[in-house]
Amino acid sequence: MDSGQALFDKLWQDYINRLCPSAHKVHALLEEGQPLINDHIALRTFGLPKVGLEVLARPFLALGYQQKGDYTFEAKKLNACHFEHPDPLMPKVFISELMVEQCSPALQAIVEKLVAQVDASSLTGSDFLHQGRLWDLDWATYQTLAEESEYASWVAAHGYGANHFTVSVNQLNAHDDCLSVNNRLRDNGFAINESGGEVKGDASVYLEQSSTMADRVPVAFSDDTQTIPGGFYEFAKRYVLPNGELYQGFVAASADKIFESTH
Ligand code: OOG
Ligand code: NI
Repeated sequence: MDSGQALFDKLWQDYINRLCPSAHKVHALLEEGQPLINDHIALRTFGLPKVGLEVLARPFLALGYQQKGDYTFEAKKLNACHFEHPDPLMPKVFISELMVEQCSPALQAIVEKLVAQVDASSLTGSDFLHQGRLWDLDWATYQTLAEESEYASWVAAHGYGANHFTVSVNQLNAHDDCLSVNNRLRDNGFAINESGGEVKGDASVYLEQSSTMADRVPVAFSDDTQTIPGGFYEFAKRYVLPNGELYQGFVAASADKIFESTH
């Protein structure tokens, strides 16, 4: 299996090639001479045993990652966990899954058919994490899923890959907070996710976050190519806890709004 660095390099290549081509421009705007540090990446899946959160977590656990917080998003019918590596320079990993059994019988039937097309042997190792869609999908089925769950339609269309990378704002010299990053991006033509306010969270929850709206990218469905929301870029500033350590968790109320960056 790939080393941690190799896996993140492949996730990055897939993300910029397929899901978020504007990531290059985000980097160019924020880098200012010093390389960016990734706070975390995020992955999405369907909560069925064959492809659930635990299956996506496996390659990260093999790299020494440990499971930390868990989060529930009742209205969106999502469940999530985050993982941390003992090496603080390794990005955290946020993995969510759709609680398929809570969805309509029609959605359950569609998703079960998609997942039935996956060969379980393709889910060993770590390559599947950046291989995109492992099933056929037509445009009408995508639209049916989108009516009930934007998240379900996103996973069905794009399959596996990093949904976003996240710049650690703490490391930036030119920007002190997410608001300043947002202004720089907006001045350069980016749309910022305003759901729940353009900055989610603050020092009182030890985490401040913002994100771009997802790039619109072409996806080849089995019958037609259509342009739909792909990946986005997130920005996170972490605050020091009373014990002197930087907060490493996520904030469910903020995450709930970050998910909407693909709307
Ligand atoms: C994940 C949304 C949550 C965060 O940092 O709180 C998140 C997603 O959109 O898949 O990334
Ligand atoms: Ni995130």
